[in-house]
Amino acid sequence: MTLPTTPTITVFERSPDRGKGLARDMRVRWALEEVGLPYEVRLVSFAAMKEPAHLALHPFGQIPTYEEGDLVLFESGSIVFHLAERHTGLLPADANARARAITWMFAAVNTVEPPILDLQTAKFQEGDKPWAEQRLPLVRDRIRVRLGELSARLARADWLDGVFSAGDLMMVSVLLRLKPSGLLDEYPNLAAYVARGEARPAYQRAFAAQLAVFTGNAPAGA
Ligand code: GTB
Repeated sequence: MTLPTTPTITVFERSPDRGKGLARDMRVRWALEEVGLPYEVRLVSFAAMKEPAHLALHPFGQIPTYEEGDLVLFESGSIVFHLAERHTGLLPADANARARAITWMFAAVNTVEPPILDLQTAKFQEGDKPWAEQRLPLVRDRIRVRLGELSARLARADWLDGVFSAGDLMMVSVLLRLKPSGLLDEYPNLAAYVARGEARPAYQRAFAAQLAVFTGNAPAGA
């Protein structure tokens, strides 16, 4: 009998978000917690991420990465998908429901996340440019378009397609980036949806674990 390999993920040694759980290791940690898989963490500095050892794992020199035996993955969405496929709890058994959950995963990273990332760029990388003040409202409006559409689809449901799935895990993770902007509060059903995600015990465990890296304290119960 071969024992299952404990996966190892890489995360920021010192996250610029100071433990707010906004970096992309959070969605991987959350998925690992949802499926009940223990994991190890390797901390990497910004300098180490650009060195050959890390570039061999991640061609773009970023976190997170995922190592499981011979398998090395990068891209948080792909890692979550891998976990969801190999373990129960994140994808429905019914083939069509499964396909729809996967569709929501793609929608999260491919349709909803890009304008949200644009806001980060506009604020933090381009905030000092002379045209930044004109650009920001346009970026915020593009996010509003997507949030309005998503809000209409979710309506009064708890989750995007019946039961909680990897699609919700990815979508909530993406929407969480908007919290500081106040935009989420313009859509009360989306704000409640994100809060439902954050209230899940698996999310709470993942959040505590990433915060512990920042504070240097082991999470309670660990
Ligand atoms: N598409 C890839 C994925 O989904 O895995 C994107 C990976 C990515 O952008 N990783 C970032 C990284 O390694 C960390 S999460 N950046 C370092 C680099 O590119 O050199 C992005 C992030 C960073 C900081 C905050 N923050 O401070 O709030 C939030 C999110």
